[in-house]
Amino acid sequence: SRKYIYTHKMSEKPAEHTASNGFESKTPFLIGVAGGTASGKSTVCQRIMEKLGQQHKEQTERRVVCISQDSFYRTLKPSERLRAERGQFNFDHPDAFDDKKLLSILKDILAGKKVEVPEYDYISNSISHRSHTIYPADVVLIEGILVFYFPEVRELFHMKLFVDTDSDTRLARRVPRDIMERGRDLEQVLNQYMNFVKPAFEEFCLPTKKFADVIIPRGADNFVAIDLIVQHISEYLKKNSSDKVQLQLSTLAPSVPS
Ligand code: UZR
Ligand code: MG
Repeated sequence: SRKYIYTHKMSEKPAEHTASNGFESKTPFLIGVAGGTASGKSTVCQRIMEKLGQQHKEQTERRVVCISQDSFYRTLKPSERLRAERGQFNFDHPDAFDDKKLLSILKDILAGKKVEVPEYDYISNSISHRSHTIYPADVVLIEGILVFYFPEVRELFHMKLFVDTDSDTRLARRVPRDIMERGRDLEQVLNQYMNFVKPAFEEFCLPTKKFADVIIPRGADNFVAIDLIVQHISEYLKKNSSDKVQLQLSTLAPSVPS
C-alpha cells in the first residue's frame, strides 16, 4: 500500500494569504512538519488529511497532499553506500539530504507546477526508480526530521508544526519499525541510534523546534492539537474554495477524548 498520497485537483485561482512569518502571499498553503525520528510526523499528516475528508476522496478531487523529506535523500557515493549497508552512514545529518532539490521542488509547487517526487527505499537506502506525480494542491504538507533546518526551505512554509514526542517513546517505536519495515537487526538499529540518530537529533533537529508555530506534544495522540490545526486549514480551504470543489468538512466535529 502507498504511504503517501500525492495527487489532487488543481485549484482555480491563486490563494491570497499571509504566512505566519509574514511572508508574501503564495499558493498553495505549505505546511512543514518536523520532529525527531518516529515522533509521529507521518501519522499527524495522515490524521490531518483524514480529518479534512481527503483520505477517501478520488485522487483527482484531493486538495491536500503530503510529501516526505525522505524523498530528498541524496544519491550516495559508492563508498558511502558501503558504509550505509554496515549501518555506518549518518542519515540523520543535514548533509545526507539534497536540500537544493527539496528547495527547487517546493518552489515549483508554490508556483503551481506539477512535480515528480521520487519514492525512497529504506531497504536499499536509496531513491527508487519509481516516483509520484504531485498535482497542484491547495495545501501541501512536507514532513521530515530536518525540514526546518535549511533556512531557505524553512522560510517557504506558511505554517510550521513540530511533533514533540519523548525520546524513549520514539526509540520504542523506532526499533520495531526498523526491524519489521526496514530490514534491520536489533544490534544495528541500536548502534545506529546511539551513534547517529540521537546525537544528530540533539544537534540538528531539536534546535529547529524554536522555529515552529505550533508544537504538538505527544504527537498523533494529541487530538485537540490536530483538531485546532485542521480548523485553521479548513478555514483557509473554505476561503479559497472554488464553485467546482465541494469541501467535505463533516468530519470536523471535535473529537471525543480517548
Ligand atoms: P523518520 N533512514 C534510514 O534508516 N535509512 C535510510 O536509508 C534513510 C533514512 C532513517 C534515518 C532517520 N536514519 O533517522 C529516519 N537512520 O530515517 C528518518 N539511521 O525517518 O522521520 O520517518 O523517522
Ligand atoms: Mg517517517
